[in-house]
Amino acid sequence: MKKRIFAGLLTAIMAASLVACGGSGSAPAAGGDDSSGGADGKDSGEAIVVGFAQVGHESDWRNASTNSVKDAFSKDKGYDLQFVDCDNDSAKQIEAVRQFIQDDVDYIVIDPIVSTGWDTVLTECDDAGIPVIVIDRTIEDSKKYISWVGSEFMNEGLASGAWLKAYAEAKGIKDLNILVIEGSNGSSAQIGRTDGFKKYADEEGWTILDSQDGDFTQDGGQKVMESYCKSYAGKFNVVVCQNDNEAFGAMDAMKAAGVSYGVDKDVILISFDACKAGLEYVQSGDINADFMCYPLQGEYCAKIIDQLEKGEEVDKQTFMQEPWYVAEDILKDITYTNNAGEEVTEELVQVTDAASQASY
Ligand code: GZL
Repeated sequence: MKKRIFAGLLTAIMAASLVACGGSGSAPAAGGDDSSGGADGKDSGEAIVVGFAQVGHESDWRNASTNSVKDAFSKDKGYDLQFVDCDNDSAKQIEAVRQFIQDDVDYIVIDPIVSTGWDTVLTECDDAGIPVIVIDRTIEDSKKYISWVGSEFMNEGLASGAWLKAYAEAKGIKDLNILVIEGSNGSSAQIGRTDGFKKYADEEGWTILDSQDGDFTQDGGQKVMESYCKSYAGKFNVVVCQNDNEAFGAMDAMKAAGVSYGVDKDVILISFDACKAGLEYVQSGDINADFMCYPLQGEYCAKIIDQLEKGEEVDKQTFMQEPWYVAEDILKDITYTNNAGEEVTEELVQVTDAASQASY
């Protein structure tokens, strides 16, 4: 298997450039200096071998992400995809990456379960001359990857806080007593959504009664909500679930406990991901707001590999565009300050036909 990138060169060509989808700014191409590009390239007809270490299979979002990568790296498109479902196990994910190095794949794609503990194995990838592309979640303790495609999770958290502030004001709800069901602890999605929302809670004086890990699963959401319904009966009027599958479980638990949720009910219900089933609940008024997290990143990843194969420059970061979906039309748009300190106005999308409005 030909190696396209000289060992250690990746470190030399890292350049952080912030890119919104389709933006400009980029790191020079791997496989040569930033003038020539110069990837070795593969003999024509040989499949490009891509090792993909996926988080697991915990949610509708995850399944959409997996299918998107499998579609992008199919055999008929000239790829040999080595797929490993790491079952939400960080040690297994590191092991999978080491196996890809041993198998001498051409590229490694990682969706990191957690955001730290990566520098050692990414150095091993770099030393082996195998370019690493990170998708979805972020790696915080190493920059030894050539490109990242995903979401600004802090902005997702800020979005949910900005929306709740405007919604409560529009509805004349003064005291917000909030329960949060977090995503998998240590994932950048959980960290960003938690910190972004908490920024608003602190600024607005909202009370967060509790915030526990639901692991991004329906079962996790149900179990945490069952416990909340016992511990905080009659004391809460907002539930924030950090993904739709947790929200589905939380709805089951609240229904069983006789707690109503949704538009003009006991509890305002907020969710993230905006998968089709989630938007159906927004349309029915059971979920008040659902903040999109876009999972179909396979094509972006394939474009990066195509550019590398041609010795072209690649963007260091690519952010997904992510609408805010709501059940009611009482608010048209919301202006907030995002994680980059920019004042941004976001149009709200009222869900009137989930089937046609859902991206996945
Ligand atoms: C976020 C992604 C999260 C989703 C969950 O980008 O990593 O993991 O929000 C998924 O649904 O399980």
